[in-house]
Amino acid sequence: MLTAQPIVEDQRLKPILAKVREGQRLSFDDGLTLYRSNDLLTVGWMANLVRERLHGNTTYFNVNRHINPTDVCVASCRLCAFGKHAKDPSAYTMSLEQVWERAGHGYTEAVTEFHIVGGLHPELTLDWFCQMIAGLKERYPRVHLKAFTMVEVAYLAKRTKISIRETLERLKAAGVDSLPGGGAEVFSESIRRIICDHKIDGNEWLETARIAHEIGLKSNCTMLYGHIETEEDRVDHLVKLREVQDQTNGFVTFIPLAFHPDNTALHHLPKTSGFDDIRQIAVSRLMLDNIPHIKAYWIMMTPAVAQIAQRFGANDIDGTVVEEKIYHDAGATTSQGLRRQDLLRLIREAGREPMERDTAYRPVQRQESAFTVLV
Ligand code: V47
Repeated sequence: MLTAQPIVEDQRLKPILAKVREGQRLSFDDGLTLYRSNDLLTVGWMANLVRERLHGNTTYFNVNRHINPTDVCVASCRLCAFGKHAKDPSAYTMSLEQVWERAGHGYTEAVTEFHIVGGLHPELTLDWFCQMIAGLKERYPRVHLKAFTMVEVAYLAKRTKISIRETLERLKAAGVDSLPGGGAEVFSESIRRIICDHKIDGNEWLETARIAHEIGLKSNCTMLYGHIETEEDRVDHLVKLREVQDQTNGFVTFIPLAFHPDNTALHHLPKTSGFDDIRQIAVSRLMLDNIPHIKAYWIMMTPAVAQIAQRFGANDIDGTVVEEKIYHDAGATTSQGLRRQDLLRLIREAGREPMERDTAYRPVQRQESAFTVLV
């Protein structure tokens, strides 16, 4: 149970507390104050209040599998340890049959979602990706396909010389059910020029998301933090997402992603602290008043911090994942996958009620190896 009043150490938080109690929208300056406060218990108390208003005691998780069809990427972003040049002998590109076969490895565990993202491959065509998606749908008709970041969509559109809308329509017709939130990084142009200069700019990312939502594809959204961005850049990013969401209501979940420097061109940067990770979760919950879910991605935060985050604004912990490459190439020391029972234990130990969900947050009820979605 929430105490009626937190003990506020940082007096600058008092007007924000009043707004949160009243359910009022927080301003850009409020966002800055939250980031600049070390009174983590008050910031977390407010975020938890909002989280419990929206989701009560429930923490969601899903049983999913990540598939990365290729790590070949033309972009060579400084932030990334995953993408490789086509000529790199260690680079890989799966055949269609390999993608379909790899997807099946976790299927016996009744996976409800495939999360499919990869590098910007200079030769794989939109038709190839549509075939990949159609083949997955045919083989695993009950699995939700959350596939292609806005960056991949925009790249495919450019290479195919068609509009973003048409690209999204073709991917949707092939079987894409929704889009993941990757590639957003931070929208600030000066930072993007340094960490991911070959990617679409922030406005293009937001515009691609807007079009996806318009044609009926929901998506997630992310922010990469803990590299060279400022507090202003973080608030600006959250406010821009909030503005698009006011127009489309198409974002389902926000996932703050802590930068992992190992094996990247920015390896000299320190890793984020647990304090910053938890505060980021809380500020996200408070600023993004119109995005329903905040995910503490355990792969990125470690299961221990993702568990604590469930009391500081997060209401989701992601899923079983099974095989993760993007963070592990960048030095993540977490395991590559968690079993369903590990997730249940983590959530229960945080005093939350676990709810297995599908991608649309409908409860999934399991009967032995089979599963049904309760609508
Ligand atoms: O787009 C890349 C980021 C993203 C690094 O939608 C890095 O449910 C930290 O978007 N250190 C991919 N981050 C992951 C992602 C995601 C993860 C979980 C759930 C969902 C969802 C989306 O990871 C990339 C980029 O922003 N990234 N390299 C790195 N070295």
